[in-house]
Amino acid sequence: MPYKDLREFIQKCEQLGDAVAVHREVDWNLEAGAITRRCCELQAPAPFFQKIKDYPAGYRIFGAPLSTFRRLAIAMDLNPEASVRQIIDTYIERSRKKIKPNIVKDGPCKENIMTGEEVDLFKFPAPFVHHGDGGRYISTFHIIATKDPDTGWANWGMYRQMIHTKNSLGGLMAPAQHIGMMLRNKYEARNEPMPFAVAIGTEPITCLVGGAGIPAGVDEVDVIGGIRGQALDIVKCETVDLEIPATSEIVIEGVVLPKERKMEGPFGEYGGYCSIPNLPRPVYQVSAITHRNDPILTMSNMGMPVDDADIIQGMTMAAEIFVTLKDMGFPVTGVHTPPECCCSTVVVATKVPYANIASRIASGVWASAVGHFVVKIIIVDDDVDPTNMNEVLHAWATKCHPIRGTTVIPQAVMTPAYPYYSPEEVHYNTGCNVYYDCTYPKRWPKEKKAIRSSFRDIYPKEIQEQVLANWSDYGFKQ
Ligand SMILES: Cc1cc2nc3c(=O)[nH]c(=O)nc-3n(C[C@H](O)[C@H](O)[C@H](O)COP(=O)(O)O)c2cc1C
Ligand SMILES: [Mn+2]
Repeated sequence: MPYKDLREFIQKCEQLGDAVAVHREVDWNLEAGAITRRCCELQAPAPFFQKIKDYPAGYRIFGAPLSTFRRLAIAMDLNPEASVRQIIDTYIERSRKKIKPNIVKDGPCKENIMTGEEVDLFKFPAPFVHHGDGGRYISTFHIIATKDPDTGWANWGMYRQMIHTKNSLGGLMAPAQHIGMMLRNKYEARNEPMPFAVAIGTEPITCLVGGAGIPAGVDEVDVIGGIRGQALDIVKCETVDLEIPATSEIVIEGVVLPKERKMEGPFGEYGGYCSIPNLPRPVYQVSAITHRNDPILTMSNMGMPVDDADIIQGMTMAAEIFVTLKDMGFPVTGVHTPPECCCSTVVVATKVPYANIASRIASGVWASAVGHFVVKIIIVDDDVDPTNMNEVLHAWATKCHPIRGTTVIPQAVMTPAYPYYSPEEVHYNTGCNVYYDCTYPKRWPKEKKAIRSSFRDIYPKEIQEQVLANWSDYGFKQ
């Protein structure tokens, strides 16, 4: 059964040893962030902070909700031991069967309502996440809903928000992100305010899909229903014409003011560095906040792998790219976005029916709905498991010719989260990409294919079976 709210998901994680209730008081100023960061780096259970300094009992923080593949599997109601491949396959299968939401009259998110002068974002223990951040970030694991004024398409995406004042927020809206396109191309083009609603502390699939690259024009809430296998209950907002998950812990409503900008950032980024400077960015003016009793604020901590973006965005990128390449007719057998590479790098395993298919596959990856995030592509033969970095790095090190196997694309969409770019490249927003063809080298004759000297490849089947059958008898424990 899908989870009806965040609380049921946390309870399940606690039962399985994948979340830990922290009873000792922690400070919202860096301490909660530092603990969460360490949990990410150790792939430890998610911290569930029960008492936050300066805040009343009951106001809690749940850190790193989906920063392990185990918790992602639990969120999707799969066996916690499910492999990355099983998770990707399930995501692909369920996300194609969309289910429309249920609009309900009321929900727990309306237990407390603040409007007008009562609005105060500091009522919540918004964390100062990393040393050096530009402020306190209340929205680091959430969704922001906005609506296309022409088509009614309701976009739900995860875009960070920093508190400016008790009733205003700032955030990054990259031009290629759906919220950035809606603001600039629709609302600001007409000089109109853009209504928004933020949901923090939702059942887990909402944020999974909020952080996923779903094609423009698709309502993320329908995909959420598909992955849950059950419609999501949504409820109308108080002051804007938008709907939001009924069981959300905290809902923030208002409008983005057209053409208004205020300094926002810097912020520890998903690339693993605090690399993008603070700049004038859009401002969210808050008109209402509603919340559950004893609200739980969710918090991610972007940085060195493995964090929630590496898991959520990475897995869903792999799924989207796999489907795109299959639809294009390529004989690909698997796609993986290694969490260690912070969404920059994609591994594609493929059959090779003709020479240089790698170049066409790479073009397909960059043309996909999530292609603007991809900088490096590693293309391997179908006997390499793309989710096994041991095999992938071996193929890259031994089968990719340093010159002929490497193709550089000198002009590409820029993803400034990576610090190797020069100030000039950043200024002109010009990136560059590369793909590595690690498929069977052309100088090795087909009829004399070099066999990998691995247990699986080089020994006769009978010997393999014999060794496996006797493994514990030899004295090995695993
Ligand atoms: C934990 C997490 C934090 C994220 N923070 C941001 C952010 O601050 N700004 C941003 O543009 N994208 C951020 N992303 C990536 C977007 O959520 C992702 O690209 C998503 O596809 C955006 O939705 P859209 O495709 O509807 O635009 C984040 C993703 C995750 C998983
Ligand atoms: Mn979208």
